[in-house]
Amino acid sequence: MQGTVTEALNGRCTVLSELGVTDCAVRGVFRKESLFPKAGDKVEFESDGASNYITAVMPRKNQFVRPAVANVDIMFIVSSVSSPPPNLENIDKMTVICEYSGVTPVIVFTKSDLACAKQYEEIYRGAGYKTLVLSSESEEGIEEIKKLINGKTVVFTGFSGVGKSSLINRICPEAQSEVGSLSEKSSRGKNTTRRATLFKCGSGFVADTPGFSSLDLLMCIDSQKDDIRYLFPEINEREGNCKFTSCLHLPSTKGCDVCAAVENGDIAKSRYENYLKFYKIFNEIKKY
Ligand SMILES: Nc1nc2c(ncn2[C@@H]2O[C@H](COP(=O)(O)OP(=O)(O)O)[C@@H](O)[C@H]2O)c(=O)[nH]1
Ligand SMILES: [Mg+2]
Ligand SMILES: [Zn+2]
Repeated sequence: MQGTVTEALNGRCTVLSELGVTDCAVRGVFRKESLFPKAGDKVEFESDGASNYITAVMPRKNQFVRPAVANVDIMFIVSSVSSPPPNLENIDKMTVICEYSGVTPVIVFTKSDLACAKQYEEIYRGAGYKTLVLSSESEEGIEEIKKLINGKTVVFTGFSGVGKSSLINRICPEAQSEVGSLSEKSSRGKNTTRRATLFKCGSGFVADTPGFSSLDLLMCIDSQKDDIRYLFPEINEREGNCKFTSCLHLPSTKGCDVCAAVENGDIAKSRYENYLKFYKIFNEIKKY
């Protein structure tokens, strides 16, 4: 029987299939860390009469370690427009991680009942990303985000307090994510394995996770193989227009199309500044 792992913990996992919810043992080779089922995994399982156990884990489209989640289609990068205001560097880190991992980022601004999101939307639309403005109070945007989730496996990331749990509860009441609590932080301290749980939402899955730590993740990107230039789409697409083919688009480069686009406002200053910041971090790592 085939199904989707919704939770994995302590040598067992929960699988959702046509049979409903099945508790499966994880045995043999699947106990190896790289093969151990994660929330989001497509698996096959069998019963030996006494218990159910995993017999195959399908190849993963992408995967994260902390939290352990696989086959993510969309990452909602969540910020509130006010209290607290968006941290653009963190948003840009997460878009880089999405580009690297093959996950579609959607930039979400919550608490639209408190302030206007226009200036932030412009930055990310300009970079070619889909943006959503919503409020768990006024319900603005809630139907739109539900439509995006249909048929997909999605995760939410963003700092504590931006309204992720409130939003997840609006979209998927079964999740009963704790609002305004510090449970994310305290559970992080207690558990070394951060658990992700998948909830069915329409024809899709929503993962409620203890949160992605963007800093760790940026460090996970293989700076030997990968180049930050290719992980900013609005920079990557101008590559061929620069005078020199190996252009790094550093400030004041003559004949650099990226510098020109920053100058005339086609590329947002904040995005370019964060590109330079991440470029420096990558270069530091490359030295070792
Ligand atoms: N005004 C307003 N407050 C919100 C909204 N969404 C969440 N909040 C409040 O923001 C605080 C943090 O929300 P929570 O969902 O726990 O954020 P999380 O830490 O990202 O999961 C709580 O006090 C919520 O009531 C919203 O759309 N509008
Ligand atoms: Mg929360
Ligand atoms: Zn250039």
